[in-house]
Amino acid sequence: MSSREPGGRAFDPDLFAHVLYIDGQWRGAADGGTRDIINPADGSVVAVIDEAGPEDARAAVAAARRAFDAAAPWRSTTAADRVAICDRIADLLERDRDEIARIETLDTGKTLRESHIDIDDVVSVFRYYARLGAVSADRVIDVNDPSIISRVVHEPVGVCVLIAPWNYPLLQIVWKIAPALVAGCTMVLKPSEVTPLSTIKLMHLMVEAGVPPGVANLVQGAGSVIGDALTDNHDVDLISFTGGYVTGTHIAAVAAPHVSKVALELGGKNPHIVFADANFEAAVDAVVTGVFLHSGQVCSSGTRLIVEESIADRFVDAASERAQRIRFGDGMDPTSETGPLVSEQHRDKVEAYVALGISEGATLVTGGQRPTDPKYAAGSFYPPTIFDNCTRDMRIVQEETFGPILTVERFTTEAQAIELGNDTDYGLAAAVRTGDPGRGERVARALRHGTVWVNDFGVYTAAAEWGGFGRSGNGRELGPSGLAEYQEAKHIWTNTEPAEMGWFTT
Ligand code: TXE
Repeated sequence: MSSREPGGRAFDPDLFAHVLYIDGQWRGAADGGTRDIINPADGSVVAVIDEAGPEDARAAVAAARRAFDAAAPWRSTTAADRVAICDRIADLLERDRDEIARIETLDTGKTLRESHIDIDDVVSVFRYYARLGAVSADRVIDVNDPSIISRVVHEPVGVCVLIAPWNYPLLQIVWKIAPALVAGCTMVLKPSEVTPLSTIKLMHLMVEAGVPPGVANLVQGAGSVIGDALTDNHDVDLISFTGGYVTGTHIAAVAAPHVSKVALELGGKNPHIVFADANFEAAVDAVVTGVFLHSGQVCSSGTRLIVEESIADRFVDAASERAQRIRFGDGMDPTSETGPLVSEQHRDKVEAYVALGISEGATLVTGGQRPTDPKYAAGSFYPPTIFDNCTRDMRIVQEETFGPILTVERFTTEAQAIELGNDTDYGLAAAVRTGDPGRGERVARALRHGTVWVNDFGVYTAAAEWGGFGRSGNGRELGPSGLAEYQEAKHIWTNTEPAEMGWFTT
């Protein structure tokens, strides 16, 4: 087991004694299954945890169903009660911030600095939905008849299955949990089997904050084993999924016969457009940060540089020089600027994309080979890699590599830049850098992506919607729309002076 703090433990090992939380009980898997959780920085075992099978997954959904349908159900608690719980969860996250950051870093490989930022972000998401949930969005409609009261009220959707990926384990699941709780839904949480630890810790905090038995349930396990038990399930009203396209479309297909609502966030292939009139140094810095942060394992990573021809050579040289200076290493080491890839399996996938880029004729400018320094030998590290002279038809330009790979395309006119930026099946995020505010606005409006940054990159706020156009998904997280996903609108029409309707003769 890892115990990575000098003279102390990285986290309380009792946290992971039993890690399925179903109907208010911590328990092991029905079939006794377990899984080793690996630290990608050195291959060590961080924890050995219970691994659910389909029987456990179905039990978790059934518990959430009972908690939603019960005589004194969660959905009839007041908004004030639910909001207070969200605020308490945020307080507890702040209390245990350092322990959670260590857990997240050991599990994902990301740097401690990034893990701390993730926790601050999820605190702000709980606080935002606590504020939003305290204000009713119900409406009274004027139907021009004093005997009629017409109202639209908002009610919880019901039982939600919330499935998260491994790149931002805590952050992605909280984007779903906070609005679902505020709306009055019950839920089953399913973190990635690769990075489940911070969600287990969060579940402990939710219990401590007063989330009642059955309202939130947690199952760990491989998607291929328990996924269908969670999603091809008539007791489920909504599935919110963040992950890959193949898995997302499979979930949409198995959920369809149940007419469960399905919200998908499926990643992106995000253009970063740089005009010659942009602040050069700031643009180089943003492009390098935008693609190599968290070693490119970010759905909104700016992996596709689209740069004006007149500055392209100088820009690629400067970006390459910066990329080579990035210090990658163990996320627990404060001098590391970025960590390893999440697993050996994922490094194999990234490596295969580098080989593909070379075979497609792109010019490898920097990176492109596993590090040879022995200090990296036990971890799944991969260096920042840049390909120049890419064309829009290359698979390396069109497919999500989810690694530290930047491709470079060039343009000469604004129209061409927009055309290239929109030439993708995805549409999650894009950025434009220019010294001309009018052009910034024009290009931002023309790009078919869910978020567009003008002279900035990667920032978001809990109050603004996040989600994709095209194959990046449907639905929206964060902002008021992120709460609306978990609500049904109901129209209640009350006649205060009932009388015969007078349609048929009496
Ligand atoms: O994701 P999966 P993977 C992209 C990225 C990556 C690719 C595949 O390009 O290389 O997806 O990654 C659960 N029913 N993104 O294979 O399989 C799984 O257990 C129900 C983009 O790791 O989509 C995990 O909890 N659930 C992305 C979650 O789905 C199933 C972030 C995501 O895993 C399931 C991560 C099933 N049948 C990867 N099969 C983003 N949008 O940010 C798996 N799961």
